Amino acid sequence: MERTPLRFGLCLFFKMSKLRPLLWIFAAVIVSIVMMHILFIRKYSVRASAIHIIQSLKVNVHKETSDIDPHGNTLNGHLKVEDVLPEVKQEAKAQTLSVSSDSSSKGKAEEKPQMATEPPKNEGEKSDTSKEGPVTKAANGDGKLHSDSSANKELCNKKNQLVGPVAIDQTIPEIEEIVKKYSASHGGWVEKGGKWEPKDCVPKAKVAVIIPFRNRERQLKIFLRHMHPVLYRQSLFYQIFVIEQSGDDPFNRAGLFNIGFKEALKTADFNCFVFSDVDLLPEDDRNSYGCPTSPRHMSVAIDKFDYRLPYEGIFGGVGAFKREDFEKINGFSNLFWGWGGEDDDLYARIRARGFKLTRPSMMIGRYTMIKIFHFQSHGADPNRMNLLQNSASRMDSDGLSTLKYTLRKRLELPLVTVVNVVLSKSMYQ
Ligand code: UD2
Ligand code: MN
Repeated sequence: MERTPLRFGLCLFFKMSKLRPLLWIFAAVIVSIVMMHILFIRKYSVRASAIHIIQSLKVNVHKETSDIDPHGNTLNGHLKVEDVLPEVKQEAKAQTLSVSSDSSSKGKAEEKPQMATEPPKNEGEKSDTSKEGPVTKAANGDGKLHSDSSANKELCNKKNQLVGPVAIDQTIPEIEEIVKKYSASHGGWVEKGGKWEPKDCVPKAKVAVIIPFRNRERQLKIFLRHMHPVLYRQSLFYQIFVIEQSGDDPFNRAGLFNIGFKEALKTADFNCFVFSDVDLLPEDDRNSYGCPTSPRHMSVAIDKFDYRLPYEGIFGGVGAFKREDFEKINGFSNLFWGWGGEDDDLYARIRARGFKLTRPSMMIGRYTMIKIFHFQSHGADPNRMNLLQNSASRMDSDGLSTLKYTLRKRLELPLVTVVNVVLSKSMYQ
């Protein structure tokens, strides 16, 4: 056959048709590379801009608070608690984050296990907008609650609401995510300041949960996500207070508890006080936070100690007192600066007053200590052994009656009341 353009064209077409499958594959690879590239760049840039917005908001809030703060205290350069649980920028932040937090919280709700941390909603509870609430008067000497409005209501006894072992989640939530889930203004139950009370029955106790705090924001978010549903299911009148020590003086856990006791009583006539570390999550919601006995050591079996009591007289972790019992021992000592000793001092006080420490069972009093960001910012108190020599004789001259502090700020945030104080060694010299 003669070499004509037609013959050449036919040859080329024949060869091409043989190669066609390879060409298609080649084209498909090129197209998918281009698409992946586009998608990745877009996702990354959306994420990057979201992070940028969040960071700029945090910086703004931080700047605002340090402007207000006459000491310009930045707690060693770390964010303060209100930076992480902001009230002022709440709406703006919620909007900025609505895409990510919406989808993540929905996803979680769907795959929630049976022993989820979310409480069941009581029928009709939402419609009850009565401001008075079921308990309007102080607990009487007998420890029982009496109230005019509760005359025809029964004592809360909703054991069927309890789920027993509860799931422990140690991931760090976004604060907007938990606010959306729990806050009454978003359809949950928690009122501003981190409080709630049952509307259809009389709670067995009015409980102030007091948390001593400095520089543990991420643990606090995990704690709040865990505790609100537990306290709700226990049908308690409750409020969570975080007492934040500013400044650089050694941390004074016991002094902060005393401050929490006094500051809480400015809000409501609490008759039960639970003093808890921020990093302890109850593993069972049958462990009552309502002072069924007093004084009561609640964190008897902690994962960190292989779920055993390290020693018989330990009173660290989580402890509960009826108001009058805490007053009888003049509260905690104010003189323990830095880690350790204050819990043993408390144990000596209750023994000296003739109290016997009570505890839940090892089955129910189980706790997880949050592992992340668990560090000691100050060393042990070098003076603690000396102080422990005279715990009982010091009791009347060191405690609630001699407490000194300066109140700097009191913030009612959506899930917690934050009380920021100056508490320094020089105040006691
Ligand atoms: C043990 C005790 C604790 C206390 C402490 C000695 C248990 C389970 N825990 O805790 O009750 O007696 O020894 O003081 O027995 N905190 C801050 N920022 C700080 C330091 C402490 O917020 O920089 C708060 C926070 O609530 C923390 C608590 O104080 O959970 C106790 O401090 P820790 O967790 O560092 O000490 P730990 O686990 O040895
Ligand atoms: Mn701890």
